[in-house]
Amino acid sequence: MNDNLFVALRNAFPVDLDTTAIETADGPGAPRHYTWRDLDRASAMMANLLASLDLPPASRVAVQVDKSVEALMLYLAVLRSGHVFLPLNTAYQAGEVEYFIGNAEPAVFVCTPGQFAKLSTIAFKAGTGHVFTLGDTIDGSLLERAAAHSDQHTPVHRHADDLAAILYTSGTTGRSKGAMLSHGNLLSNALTLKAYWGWRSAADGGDVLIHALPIFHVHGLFVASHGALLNGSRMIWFNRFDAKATIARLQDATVFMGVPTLYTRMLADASLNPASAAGMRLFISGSAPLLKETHDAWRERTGHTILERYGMSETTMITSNPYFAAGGERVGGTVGFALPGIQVRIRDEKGDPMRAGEIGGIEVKGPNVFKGYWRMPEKTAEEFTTDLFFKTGDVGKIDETGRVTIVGRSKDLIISGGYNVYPAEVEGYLNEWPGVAESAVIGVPHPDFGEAVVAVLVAKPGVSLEPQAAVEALKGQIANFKVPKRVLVVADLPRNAMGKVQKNVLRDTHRHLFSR
Ligand code: MCA
Ligand code: AMP
Repeated sequence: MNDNLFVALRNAFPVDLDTTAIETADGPGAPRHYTWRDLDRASAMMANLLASLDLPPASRVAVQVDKSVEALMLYLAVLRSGHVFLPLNTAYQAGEVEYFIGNAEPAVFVCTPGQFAKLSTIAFKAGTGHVFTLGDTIDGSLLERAAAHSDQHTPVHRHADDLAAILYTSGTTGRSKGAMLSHGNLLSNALTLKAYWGWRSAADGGDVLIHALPIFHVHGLFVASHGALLNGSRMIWFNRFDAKATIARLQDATVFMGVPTLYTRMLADASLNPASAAGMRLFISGSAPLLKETHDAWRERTGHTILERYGMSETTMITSNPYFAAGGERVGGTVGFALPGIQVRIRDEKGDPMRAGEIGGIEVKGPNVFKGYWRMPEKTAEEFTTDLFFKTGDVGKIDETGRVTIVGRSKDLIISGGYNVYPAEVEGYLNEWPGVAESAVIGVPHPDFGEAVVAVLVAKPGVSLEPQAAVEALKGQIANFKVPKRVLVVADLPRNAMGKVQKNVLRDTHRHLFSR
């Protein structure tokens, strides 16, 4: 049996391949209609192009391109060719991309035409044999080269344990780690969510998904795309999220998935009302905590109760509020129950079990849990318990009914608009800035991004620091979403008796910085 994830997705395509699979809502020539046959043929041509390169099996294909349907086709092509997809956030700067390429050693790199000159030099220097381009106007060498290949392709044989993708997730100390996800990890999670969220078959009226998230992370690439593909459901495809435009299309759809910022932005738009969302079946939120106030405001404005779920790059989805009434209520401020087949437990710092309602570290085990960090066996071992539960770094509790609530994180992590920012990384850059004696990077509440990155700097004696200059310098070095939205200069950082910076004190002092 071929466990290649692509086979399962392809088997779910509707019988009539000439119906619309994806309808673009923005971008060149929108609305463009891509049929299921288009997805099949184009991904076959790209897979044949990859096959023509004679790559070693399971080569990494690193991709940093703007969102487009063609980029999704490339993902499908990498799956069916048996290679390993490695998506990169388009916000990453050249220095960051250099690290990922050096670490993952991809055989193929695909970037935007505009970045080719800069990034191909980096890739070739690191030993990457092939660099293609893919633009957001259906242009670039990838499509040109693929056009010369056959549109027939047999998916390469893969076992469930073989790697399908590597997703880089930053470490609390040191550089990013590549989470290795297998075909089996991804398929098991997609099948579980298909049943748990009640995806409707065509006979049952079918579902239509509004896809408005980036496709370089678990949420947009796996949870959303796999959900629709594995159900043979049409997608309304936004390359960029726009609140008003999304609200205008709710009437044509049944399912929407977003990070909390997408919901707060839609709530801020007057066109959102019960009529605009009347035909919708399900709104799902995740990737960052959804405030109770957003949950309640959404119900008041639209009559729909958002279903919040919880996951990680290393595990894909772990818990979810119920979809079916028989599973109980969707409770705001909680992330629901362990998904079927997945074990979730709470442990204290010594690894001892906690009772219902007690707060501790969240640990998880199941077919969804990744195979380890790319070329970091020690790091991988550190993150697993002796009985092979993965330590998420999230802090929470489970009540007597099994409902999970996340109350914080033991990892020093900021989630801004659904993107993860590791303070240690930003502090590393700030500490290099001339005149900085030390820095502390914290997340504080922000009305749009949920949390915003704030830097607190201490100047070297006799130096007068110019906060804005530090921001400008960072902008060329690290992805924009990591750049502090505010830089504060203080005389001293608060410390505990051990001399450790008390970030909780800083967070508390500055919690109203962005109050409405
Ligand atoms: C953009 N900016 C940001 C962010 N996004 N700053 C902080 N945090 C962000 N998330 C910067 C821009 O570079 C710009 O900076 C300024 O903020 C304003 O940009 P704006 O035009 O408002 O931003 P946008 O282009 O509208 O993007 C906002 C967004 C986007 C749509 C919320 O961030 C987004 O798509 N987020 C979703 C991320 C996601 O999919 N996460 C899933 C991770 P300047 O003005 O300086 O140029 S998967 C995951 O976490 C797990 C596993 C899970 O459970 O799902
Ligand atoms: P990532 O590294 O992008 O995989 O982000 C995973 C992290 O996002 C988790 O460890 C959580 O801290 C956070 N996260 C995801 N979903 C939720 C949620 N619904 N509520 C709170 N935090 C979440």
